[in-house]
Amino acid sequence: MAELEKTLALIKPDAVRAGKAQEIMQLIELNGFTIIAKQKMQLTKIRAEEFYGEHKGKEFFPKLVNFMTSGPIWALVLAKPGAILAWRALMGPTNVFKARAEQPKCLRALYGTDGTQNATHGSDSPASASREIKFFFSALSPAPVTEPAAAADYI
Ligand code: DGI
Repeated sequence: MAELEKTLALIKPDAVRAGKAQEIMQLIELNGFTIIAKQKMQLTKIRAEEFYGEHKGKEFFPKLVNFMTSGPIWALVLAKPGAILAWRALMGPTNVFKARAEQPKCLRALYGTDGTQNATHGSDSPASASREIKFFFSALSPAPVTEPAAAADYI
């Protein structure tokens, strides 16, 4: 049995705008994932550029940032044995047209819009899952233990 893993999933603005977020979360759970954290939010341009920093300079980067800031998203932490690969498989190919042609029941085929707007995101490795979970849910990292300041510190 694969190791229990966590991965970061996003429901992107096209799917949220289309009113499909709850349906996608139900499908996630039906496929055996536990949603251990979830948060609806609006990305700023700076945050979107940082999240997709590895694509900076590519021709599609401005379009991608524009899209990701065009409306609210849901950020989710999913847990399941082998969650990283399992979630990538459920999403299907990055390109929605390829997804529709090759895997018509995958999430990107069902809910994606076009070459840029593909409904969902998933971490692609344990290292990116760790980075991306921290990026959206820094509160899930253990808080530093601090001693209460002694009264004398204030005198
Ligand atoms: O991890 P993925 O989301 O499957 O793919 P990725 O990390 O290579 O790319 C991040 C996002 O950038 C992807 O979900 C959609 C967009 N993207 C990637 N390649 C292209 C692209 N958008 C356009 N328009 N053209 C591309 O070639």
